[in-house]
Amino acid sequence: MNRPPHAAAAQEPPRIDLKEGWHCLHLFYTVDPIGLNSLSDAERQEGREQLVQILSPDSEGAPKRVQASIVSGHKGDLGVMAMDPNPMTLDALQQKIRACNLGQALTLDWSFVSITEISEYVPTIDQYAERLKREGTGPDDPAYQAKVGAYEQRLPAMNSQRLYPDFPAFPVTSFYPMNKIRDPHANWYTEPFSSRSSMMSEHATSGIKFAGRVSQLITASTGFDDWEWGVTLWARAPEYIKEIVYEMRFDQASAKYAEFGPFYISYIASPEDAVSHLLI
Ligand code: 76R
Repeated sequence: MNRPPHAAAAQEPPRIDLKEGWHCLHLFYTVDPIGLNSLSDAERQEGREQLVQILSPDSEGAPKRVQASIVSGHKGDLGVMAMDPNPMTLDALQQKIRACNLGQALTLDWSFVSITEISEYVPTIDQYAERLKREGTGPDDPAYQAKVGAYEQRLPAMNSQRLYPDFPAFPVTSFYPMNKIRDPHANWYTEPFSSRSSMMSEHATSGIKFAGRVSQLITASTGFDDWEWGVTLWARAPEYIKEIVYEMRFDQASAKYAEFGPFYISYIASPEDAVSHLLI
């Protein structure tokens, strides 16, 4: 049969990079025992090797970041989080999982599509200086220059971590989507910027207490998925996830305006360990 004229062009995936930042994809699979049992031993063995290869950050064509995890509870068995400048690289990962020998044994039950961003509430250097003044540290105070200077030094690295994050070497990860509500009694989007900004400043102050125990990545999904943000938390120990989510619920920005989707708790594993743990 003659190939359609567009076939050659279709081989080269289009590049749809963002102006800045990365695309992000969370995938949650459950193991389908019927699909698994219909594979021969040889097919299954080959499928395991294929899946390990697909999930490996070092394999050819791998996204800039890819991480596997073992999901607790009925909502999933295997979690995959991946990030890349090109959304087609992320979709290719999803299609490779589907197309490998184990694809028929893995049901994609839930996914979340988002992009990295620098929140509009991250203070600029001027806004940071203004805040110091409001809080009583004026330009005459030696602490003022030191604090502004230190902020100026750390802001580029902080912004780069928000846009092009490194995954921390923590063993536990929690993922959930969230919105800021638009109810008549509490509408985040009708609050003036100054009030949203001061609530987000309270939020940041309460979050920073978890530095070293929890690392957070907020990815934006307005227009990309059914929720406004994806929250990815990584923690040194499982109880820190509970503590941070509980404590931050008392922030005005959460207590009054946030609503949450399903929570997925999972444990980071190498592709080999994930595959062997899942008994696939
Ligand atoms: O990026 C920054 O660190 C600057 C300060 C900051 C912003 C702008 C910050 C800090 N967050 C910001 C924005 Mn956050 N965050 C959440 C959740 O469970 C909940 O209550 C909500 C889920 C957690 C756990 C969390 C943790 N944050 C946001 C936004 C975007 C809002 C917008 O644009 O309208 C959301 C949806 C959101 C949600 N946040 C922190 C944390 C932690 C731990 C910090 C301190 C991190 C640090 O600075 O080291």
